[in-house]
Amino acid sequence: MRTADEYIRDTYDLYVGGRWTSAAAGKRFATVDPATKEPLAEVAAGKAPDVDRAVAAAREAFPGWRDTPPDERGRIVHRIGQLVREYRDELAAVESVDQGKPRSQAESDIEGAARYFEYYAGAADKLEGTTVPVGPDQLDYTVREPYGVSAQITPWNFPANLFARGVAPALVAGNATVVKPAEQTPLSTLRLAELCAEAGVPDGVVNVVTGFGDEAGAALSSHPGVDTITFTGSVPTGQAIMKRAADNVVPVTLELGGKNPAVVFPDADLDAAANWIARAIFTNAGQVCSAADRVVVHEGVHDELVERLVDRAERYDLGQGTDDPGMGPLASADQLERVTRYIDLGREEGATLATGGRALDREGYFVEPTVFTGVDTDMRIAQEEIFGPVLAVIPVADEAEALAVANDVEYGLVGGVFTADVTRAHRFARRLEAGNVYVNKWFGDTNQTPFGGYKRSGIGREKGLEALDSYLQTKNVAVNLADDDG
Ligand code: TXE
Repeated sequence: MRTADEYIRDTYDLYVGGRWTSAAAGKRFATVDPATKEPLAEVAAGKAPDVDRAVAAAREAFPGWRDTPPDERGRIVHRIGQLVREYRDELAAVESVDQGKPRSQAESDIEGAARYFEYYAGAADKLEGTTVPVGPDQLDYTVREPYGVSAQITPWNFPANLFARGVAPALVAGNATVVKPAEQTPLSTLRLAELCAEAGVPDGVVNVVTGFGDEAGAALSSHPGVDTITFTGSVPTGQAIMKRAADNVVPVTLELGGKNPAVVFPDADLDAAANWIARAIFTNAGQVCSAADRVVVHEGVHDELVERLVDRAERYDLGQGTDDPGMGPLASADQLERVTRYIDLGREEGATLATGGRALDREGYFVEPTVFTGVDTDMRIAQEEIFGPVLAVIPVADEAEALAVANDVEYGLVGGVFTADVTRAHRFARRLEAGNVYVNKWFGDTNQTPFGGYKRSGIGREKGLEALDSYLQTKNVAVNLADDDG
C-alpha cells in the first residue's frame, strides 16, 4: 500500500476552468496532519477575485453542460464514480492524513463518495416534468431545469464524501459548480476535481477555490453570479450564508449539525444499544453531524447501560489515522480547544466523568473517548454541539420524560430509539423532532435516503432523490389549444 506522502504534492493551486491557476494574490496556506501537526502541503489561498474567476468559468460552462443530452451527462457522472473507486486507496490515504480519521473510515467515506456518483448518474435521464390537466383549451406541462451555478461550501469532517454528496446531484441536474472546501482539509477535493475532468466533465463545470471561510467562503456565498448554495457546517456560518443568499434571492440548502438523542428503554438489548451508541459517538472522533451526542436512558437500566458504554469507550485505541486505530485525532487545533473546553465545562456544571476527559500527552490533537453521567438537560453540555468524542448520559423516569428531553434542544437532525416494543418505537419515531430516526441501530442513512434537519439543524434535504430538488427549478409552460384569437 502506498502512503499518502507519495500522492501529496508540495503545493496546490486553485482549479478553475479546467486548469490549475495560482491565487490572484499569490498567497498560500499550509494544511497540516492533525496527528503530528506537520504541514502536508501549501495550498492556494483564494479570495474574492479568484471566486470571480471561478464563477465566471462556471457561468460560461453552464449552457453546454445543461444542453448535454441527459444520458450522456449520466454516463460521465457514472464514470466519476468508477474513477473514485479506481483511486480509492489514494483518496483514502490522503483523506486519512489530512483529516486524521482512521484509514478504514476514510475508505468507507470514499466508497460512499463513489456511490453518490453512481446513484445520481442513473437519475440524469429521469428528471421528468408533469402535464397539468387545466382543461381542453390549454396544453400545460412542467419542465425541470437546472439553476445554473451551484456553490458548494463544505466542512472538514467528511471532505470527499460531502463533495460527492453535493456535486453529484448538482451535475446530474445540469448545473455547473464552484466548490469551496474547508481550509483544514482541501486535498481530497482538489483530487476529486481532477477525476471529474478525467471522467469527461467539461472544463469549467467543476471548479475548486481553496481558501478561508471569511475570504473565499464569504465571497462565494455573496456572489451575484451564484444561483443556489449548498452548505454544511456550523449554525452561525449557515446563518451568515443565508443572509447573503437573501441579498441575491437565491435558495440555500443548509445542513447544520445536531445534538442528537439516543433513547434507551428498559426492554432494549443493552449490549447492542451500547455497541451502536459507542460507534455513533466515537466514529470520526465524534466529529459527525449525526453523532449520538446524548443518551437519554430509563433510570431502570441506567447503570447497566453506563457500565457497557464505559467498557466500549475504554476499548478504543487512539493513534494516527494512517495506522487505522479505533480513533484518530481531532481534525484541528480549534477542535481540540473546543472539545477540551466543553469537557471542563461539563465538570464545572456538575456532571460526573465516568471515563475519559483528557487530552493525550502527545503530539497531535487527541482526546480520550469521554462519557459524562449525571447530566441534566439544562446543562450546556446537553444543549450545545460539542463535535467531539463526548457522550452525555441523561437519566429519565418514563417515556413522556424521554420524549420531552429528546426534543429539548434547538437542533433536530437525527435521533434513535432502542426498544423491543414495536409500537413504542414507531410512536416515538413519529414524535421525535428530527429529520432522521433510527430504530435499534444508528447511522441508518444511505446515499438513497433523504437526510436533513428539523429546527436549527438546517433547511432542505441532501441524499436520495429528494436532494435533486435543490438543484432543479420548475418551469410551467402553458400552450393555447383553442382556435381563438385571444
Ligand atoms: O465551521 P464553519 P467550523 C460545527 C461543529 C464544529 C463547529 C465549528 O460544531 O465544531 O461547527 O466548525 C466555511 N462564509 N460543524 O468553524 O465555520 C469554512 O471555510 C462562508 C458541524 O469549521 O461552519 C468551511 O468550508 N463560508 C458540521 C465551512 O464553512 C464560511 C461540520 C464550515 O465551516 C464562512 C463542520 C463564512 N463567513 C462544523 N466561515 C456538520 N454539520 O457536519 C467559514 N466558512
